[in-house]
Amino acid sequence: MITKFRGDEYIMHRNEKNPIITKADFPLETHAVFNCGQTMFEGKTLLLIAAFYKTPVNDSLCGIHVATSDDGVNFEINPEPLFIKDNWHGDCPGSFDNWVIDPRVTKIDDTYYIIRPGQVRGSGPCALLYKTKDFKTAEFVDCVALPANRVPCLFPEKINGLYVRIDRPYNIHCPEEPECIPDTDILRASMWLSYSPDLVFWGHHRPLLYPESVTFSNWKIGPTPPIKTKDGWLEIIHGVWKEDGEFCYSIGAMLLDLEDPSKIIGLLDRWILTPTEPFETDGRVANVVFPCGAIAEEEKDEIRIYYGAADEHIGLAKGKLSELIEAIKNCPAPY
Ligand code: BMA
Repeated sequence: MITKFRGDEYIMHRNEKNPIITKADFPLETHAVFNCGQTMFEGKTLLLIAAFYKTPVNDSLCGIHVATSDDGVNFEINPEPLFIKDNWHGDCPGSFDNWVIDPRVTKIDDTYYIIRPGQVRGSGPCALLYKTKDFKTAEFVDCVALPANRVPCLFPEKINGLYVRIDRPYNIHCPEEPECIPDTDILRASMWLSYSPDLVFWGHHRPLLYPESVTFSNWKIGPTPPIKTKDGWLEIIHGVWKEDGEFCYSIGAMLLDLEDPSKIIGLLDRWILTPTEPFETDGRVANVVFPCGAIAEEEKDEIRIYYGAADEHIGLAKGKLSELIEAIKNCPAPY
């Protein structure tokens, strides 16, 4: 078990009721609970929770369910999934798996856009974009990224006339290791920015951040939907440390320029949350705290992260937004 990052809490503090959601809270017999998309909707905290469960007709199925809460701690989970495997690929040949997890949600104007992975067997996941205004139904917009790319996260508004996204394609070799040839065992995964006039057609792709850019990641790094603050785009990230065949997933943060998000204003050189509690260190996949988003409220000076823990639970960590932003500003970007 990788323990090198353990230490006292830093900026983000766990809720005393953690884990606030577990497998047992699901309305179906569930054997895994993953990371959730998160947003405010009609004054409530809304989570999009992915779970693997058994049904009378399907031995193993995954779906994404809406859960809502008035107090941000006690959630009611809708037993009807908002997403299950669908036939977005039509009649095209190939094998498309059931991999309905890790949703990222961004509100743009009055519409909520959700991106989730669609697994293409043999090639890794591609990214599927949906939209909703009520979280009762979601309309498929398009497949917006080729495999292997499962995590595009949309900025909440256009910048200089274009939609922007931040994502993490896989099998990209790192410039620091030019001899590293991508293969199935080398998931050199970095973060990129892309731009689009309409959310469907994307281009002007540029790399932004590499796994080694932060101390707690040497394997993969990945994004969440950026949050607008007066100091810049707040970007909560995950980083994965790999050692002797084991992994440790931690959470970090950076700040991007409001006008030009390819400029990193600051990048925290350490984690803000790393697995320390038993529900984070033990489980279906051990040593995981993983974010698919965050909810920040400037007027309350608060940031909340609902994070997946060990692929069995959801935990809540809360911090002061101003403290997080000041800490990031004190860590200039490494390049
Ligand atoms: C990542 C995501 C997370 C998961 C983690 C560990 O790639 O799929 O949902 O928590 O792996 O399994």
